[in-house]
Amino acid sequence: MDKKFKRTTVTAALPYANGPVHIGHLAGVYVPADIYVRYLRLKGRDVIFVGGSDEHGVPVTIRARKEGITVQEVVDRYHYLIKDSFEKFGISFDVYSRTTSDTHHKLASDFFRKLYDEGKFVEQVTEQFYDEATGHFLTDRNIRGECPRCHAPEAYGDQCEKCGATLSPEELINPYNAETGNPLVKRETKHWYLPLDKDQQWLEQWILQEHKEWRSNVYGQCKSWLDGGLRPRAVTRDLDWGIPVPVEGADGKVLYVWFDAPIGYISNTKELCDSNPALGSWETWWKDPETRLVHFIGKDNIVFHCIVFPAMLKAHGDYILPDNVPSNEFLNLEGNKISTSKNYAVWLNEYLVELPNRQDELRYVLTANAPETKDNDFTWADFQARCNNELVAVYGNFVNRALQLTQKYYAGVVPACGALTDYDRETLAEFDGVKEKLEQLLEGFKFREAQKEAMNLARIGNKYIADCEPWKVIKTDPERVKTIIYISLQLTANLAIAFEPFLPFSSQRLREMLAMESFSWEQLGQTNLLAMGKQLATPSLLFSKIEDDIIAAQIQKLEDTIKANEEAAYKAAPVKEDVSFEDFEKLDIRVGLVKACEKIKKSKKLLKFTLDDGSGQDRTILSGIAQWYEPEQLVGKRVLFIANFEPRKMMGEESQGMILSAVNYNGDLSVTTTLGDVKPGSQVG
Ligand code: B3M
Ligand code: ZN
Repeated sequence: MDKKFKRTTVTAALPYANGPVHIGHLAGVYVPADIYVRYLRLKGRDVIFVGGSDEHGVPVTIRARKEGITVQEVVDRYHYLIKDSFEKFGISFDVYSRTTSDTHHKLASDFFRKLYDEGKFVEQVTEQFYDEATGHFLTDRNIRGECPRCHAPEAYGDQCEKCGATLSPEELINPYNAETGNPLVKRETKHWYLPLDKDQQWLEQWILQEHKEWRSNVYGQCKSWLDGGLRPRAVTRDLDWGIPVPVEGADGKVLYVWFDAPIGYISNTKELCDSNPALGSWETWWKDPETRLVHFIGKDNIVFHCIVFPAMLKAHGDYILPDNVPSNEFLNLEGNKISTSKNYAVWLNEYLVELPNRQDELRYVLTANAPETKDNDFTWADFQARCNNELVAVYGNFVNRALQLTQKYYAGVVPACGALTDYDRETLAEFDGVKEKLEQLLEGFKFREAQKEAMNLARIGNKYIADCEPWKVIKTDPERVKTIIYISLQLTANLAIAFEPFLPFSSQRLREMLAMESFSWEQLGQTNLLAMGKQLATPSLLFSKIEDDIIAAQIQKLEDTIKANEEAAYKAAPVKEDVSFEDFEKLDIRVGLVKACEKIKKSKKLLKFTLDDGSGQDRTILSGIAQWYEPEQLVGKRVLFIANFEPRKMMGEESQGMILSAVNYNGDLSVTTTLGDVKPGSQVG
């Protein structure tokens, strides 16, 4: 870290209190932020880790209406649930507060008022969509209508999910209120805008010239915003949930959630410092140029943290600006987008119940697959493989061997180190660079690589003990075994430190087993962390295998969700144009009895039916339903078929008609039949 900084304020995006948090949140923001903070603390740096729930904005109000409860009830429910999940995953916030707190309302309100008094806003009256029936102005996300590009009927006011077009509500054809379905009218309303166009120049200089070290995804997004030219942005909204605009004549208006939420970092710092005098004034953490400010966020928050919030801070005048904004890309789940509204996620509160005491396992896998440079995919199979092949088979196995052998041979007392062999020296030399390597990676926000390095140390240990085979050597050269175990134990002590930022729970257990009362980052790489003669505690396994049935159940759960969503989304196709009775009568639909049914060679789709159609002669019909039935299942069944369907040749066979099947919402076919035993050849009509 740069010498010019004395302390670090680390923030992690404030999750919306409109639902539980899931693995995407953890991987994208909270685990990396926590690794970083734990590392700084271990180094003895002055650091605070600030979090909290974002309890304003439209999403919480939508949730409230959906569930038929008040908005306050929604944010209460999810704030505590989220806070609890974070705690249980070891996300070590110094403060986790909420934007509905009094401290925050006052601070955000004062912030706005200062900018207002100093004429930093532009006032503008515009026409916005209004629902006369409910008496509400609508936000972009709450407006739906026909997409002007692809004509999908339910595009959002800001985007069409069908064709991906970015839209503004004005472009929608026949806009309506997404919740009530009411048609919308335009109405005039006054709002305050932050004139970002005036910030263009210094932002270009500050980001594009002075912060070339930011991650390329962050830098790139900023550059494209800046290249596109910044425009004024409204910082108020017509809503009844939020912080009232502290200006006369602004009834029914609140601060835009993206105006107040980042100020939440400051408010929460104030709450923290007010109750912890040792931390000094909250202002030191936000206004002293010797404080380094770092925001951990997801990629959809980049513009707000790199452009809008800095512009607000600059307009206010007293604040420092972020020194870095490490943002991750997105994590997908089994190849699909994680979605709160579709309930497609691994929810942390559920994981804690379904895979109890396995928080480090999830932290490990999410970091190993962290979407640092590109979107990444979480799969349960990979989760299992990494847990079993890396945590259990390498790290856990090594530690367990070293500790169990110490118990067995020396009653848990660290033995004396004897003369070193070349291999010992080589192994010890591997410790040397680890501290610097890890530091470089952690300070460059390369957590994935850093964790790999820590794991590499475990691999070295695992290989060392396997190569040295102390369980064999004990029979021939017991003195030598003391050295092997001594070195192995020093390695485990190093692992307990190296893994602390990543896997805090198992690291703590390991330190307990090693009876390490105090430890610090500076000790990393030392080969005498556990003194000869030290009594260790009784060891237990650090990690245990994850069995197949646990994984299968999780995969099934996701598949069930997809199925439920598909079913819920299914709408029967619109009814076709009317047909006359005469037209209907042209179709000769009959009942046929399946005498034989077989697969057709070279075709995955077709089944060949031999029907008794009542004519006394067999009728052959080919039908593309092989994917859904074993031929034997259909023999003896009565099916409906079109007897006068033009004969066609398929795969060298003539098909004399068509068997009728229903097409399920997901494309599955289901053959139609009669309820009673009707004679073959009977007509349907
Ligand atoms: N609540 C958006 C989100 O959860 C928002 C972040 C606020 S950070 C100040 O993605
Ligand atoms: Zn579209």
